[in-house]
Amino acid sequence: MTLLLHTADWQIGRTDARFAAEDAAALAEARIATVERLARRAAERGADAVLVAGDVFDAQAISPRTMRRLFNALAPYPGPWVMIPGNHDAALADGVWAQAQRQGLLPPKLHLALQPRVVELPELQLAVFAAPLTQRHTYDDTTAWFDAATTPPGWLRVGLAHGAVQGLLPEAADAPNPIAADRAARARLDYLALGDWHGARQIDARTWYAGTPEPDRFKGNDPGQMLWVTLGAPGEMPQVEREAIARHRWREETLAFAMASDTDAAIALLQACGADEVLRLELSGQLDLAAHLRLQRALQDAEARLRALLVDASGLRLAPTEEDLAALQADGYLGAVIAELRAAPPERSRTAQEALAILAALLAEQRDAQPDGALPATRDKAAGAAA
Ligand SMILES: [Mn+2]
Repeated sequence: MTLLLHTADWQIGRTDARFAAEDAAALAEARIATVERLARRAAERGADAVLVAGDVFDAQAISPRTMRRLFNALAPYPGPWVMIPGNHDAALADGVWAQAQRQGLLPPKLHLALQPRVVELPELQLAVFAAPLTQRHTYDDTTAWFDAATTPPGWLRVGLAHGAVQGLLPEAADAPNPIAADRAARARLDYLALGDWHGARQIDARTWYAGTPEPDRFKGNDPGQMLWVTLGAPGEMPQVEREAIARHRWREETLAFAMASDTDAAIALLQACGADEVLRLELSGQLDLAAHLRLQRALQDAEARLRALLVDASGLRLAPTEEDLAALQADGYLGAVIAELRAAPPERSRTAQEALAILAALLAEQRDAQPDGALPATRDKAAGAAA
């Protein structure tokens, strides 16, 4: 039995501009921590080798410190590691891998294929056909040579490549870096370990995408996994198991507000989120003042608790009710402004409504900040009357 750990698309050094700087930094750091956890799992369970199917780094420009941190994270598992560059970290002449090599950062038992070649692991009687990307995009199938590659009798034949399996992934219709869907059969491979697709995905009995071990998109395509591949004698079917390894869970929700129970449901959803969640919300519909305030508080609370929260509220409208406005007890100048906004002519009504909503929300916030729940102006008056 040979036990391989298959992973890919670590995307180290990725910083996501959609997030606040501190969240983006924490998410980037988590990618390295997840690799370290993966290395520890490989050691614990006794992997015979770890295959990394490309996009180890997210870009060609990675700081030497980040490179060092990544290679340090591999330490719990001494090797052998077998790695290829993908499209993000293609083996360019002065790319990230050339720099890592020049600086002497590569661990001793790392087999890095910067050119297409067979990585032989004689102690395992295992040949890994490594098909690195040497440029970001190619329109040739980098795995075509696997078919004719020879191996000593009795050895296992395993492919390692990064790209888009043709004809199976609709998103990959015209994608570069094509890989023939029947490569494993044509090349008599025992297993074909792929990278590029960020979710764990089976292509056929011998061909899998491992997906990224730490999610980096809101797509619900089963990211955050690594694959354990058990191989018997050459030609036997592999056994493949997923193991969840991610720290963060990424979710995307669309919430439409029409009635009071929608606000309750939204608040319940936010309260159920934990510290390792990355949540994107798209809000639409209409809220009265009280519901709007409750939602704002729940969002602020969630923002502090979650790893990251992205909110698109452009489709959400605040519509104060008669009671909302009456409860503000705004008199004097403010009362006159509110009356004027409410009586705005049709051509200005949308702007007037927005102004009214903003004013009402400010007044309500101010009111709620007072210990007795009254507006400051009202309280002063009351104090004056009592004096
Ligand atoms: Mn990738």
